[in-house]
Amino acid sequence: MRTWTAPALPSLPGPGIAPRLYNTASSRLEHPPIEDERATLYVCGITPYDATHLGHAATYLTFDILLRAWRDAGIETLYAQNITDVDDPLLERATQTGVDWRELADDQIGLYRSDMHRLGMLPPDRFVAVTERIDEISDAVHRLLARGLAYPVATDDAASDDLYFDTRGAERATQWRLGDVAPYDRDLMAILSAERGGDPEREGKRHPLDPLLWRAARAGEPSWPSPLGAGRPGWHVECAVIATDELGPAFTVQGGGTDLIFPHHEYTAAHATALTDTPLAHAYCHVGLLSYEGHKMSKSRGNLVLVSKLLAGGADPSAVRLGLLAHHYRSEWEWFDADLTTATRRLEAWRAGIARETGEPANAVAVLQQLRQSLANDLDTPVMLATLDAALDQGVDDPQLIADAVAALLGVTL
Ligand code: 5CA
Ligand code: ZN
Repeated sequence: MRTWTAPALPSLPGPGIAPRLYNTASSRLEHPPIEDERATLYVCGITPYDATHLGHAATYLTFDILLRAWRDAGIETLYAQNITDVDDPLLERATQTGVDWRELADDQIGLYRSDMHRLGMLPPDRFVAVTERIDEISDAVHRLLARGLAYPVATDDAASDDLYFDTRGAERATQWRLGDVAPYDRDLMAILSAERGGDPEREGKRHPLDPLLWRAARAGEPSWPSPLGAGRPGWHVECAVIATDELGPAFTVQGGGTDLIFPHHEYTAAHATALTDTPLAHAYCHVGLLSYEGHKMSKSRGNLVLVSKLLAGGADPSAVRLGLLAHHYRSEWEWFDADLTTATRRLEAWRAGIARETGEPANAVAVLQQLRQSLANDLDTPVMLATLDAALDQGVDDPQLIADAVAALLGVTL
């Protein structure tokens, strides 16, 4: 898929620092291993309807900041992102609104692309829609069947069977264990599976948490021919195949919002391990969910603040970034409309401060060092913002260096 034009990334003097990150799978702060100065990142992309809300933007901004930190540390990056352009909620929305599902997806991908570009996000190097990889995914499910890790479940409304992943079989045959990624107990897993696209109650499964790998064609639903029987892929296997095809196994970081920890990232890891005999990623990083009007901002509830609306209303993209970066990526927080006003004031104060001539300006090289240290500490952007508030209030001895640092590390234009 076409992406968008990359923002300018000024290079900064002196060495940046590779960040340590909180790994959900180990519940610890870690330095993900980086070999040959190359880091690989997969971030779960949008399901293209109701794009792009501020929760999406918060997640993609977090990984944009991670890429900036790596690049500043002299690390080469390879970044892949998928688009879930065929999925139940997307199809339901298309049916409700009487729009062809492909048209809905195309429009929303276009909107996402323009929102990401306007927000100054680094584009993925590989931007892959699920519908571009149906054969590869079908082939992967075939290999899971051949390995005895997939099994059929009979359907009464399709010509062939649905195929499911065998959780217990995978635990016996591979190094993956249920709970490797998600630090949750089984009861919580069952609840989350039911809430997030799984079907723990479906009859005929070997284990309630076994996820769908291949959904046999139903009347009125899109499907593709396959040796598995006509159908379409399950959600987790899509990301397992796209991630490992684009980045190779055992890439550096798998990212997304905390709503993806279970079942999505757990089972993406399970499938990838079963397909490659190697764990999916070294670290699993998750962004706390953004709320609005008292609830998680979500398409299903409809409590959305759309990036395109904010920008159409005159919001400065740098202010939108600052509004999001004022909270640590792992915190769960609520967006209030006043947050944009606060962020816009901060941006104005910084723009005024950078030009201020004072008797005792802050030392820009020291400010850059502080920014890098906070960034390396699990992407601590609120501390970076506080450092810049103080420095720009005081005035700085090298305005160009600070403008470059703010552009390169935070994507904010002064
Ligand atoms: N297509 C799947 C991933 S393969 C998906 O979850 N799509 S999505 O459109 O629902 O979400 C896109 C990304 O935004 C995901 O990483 C998701 O975890 C994140 N996200 C969704 N809602 C929020 C929110 N309220 N706050 C923060 N991140 C969110
Ligand atoms: Zn995904």
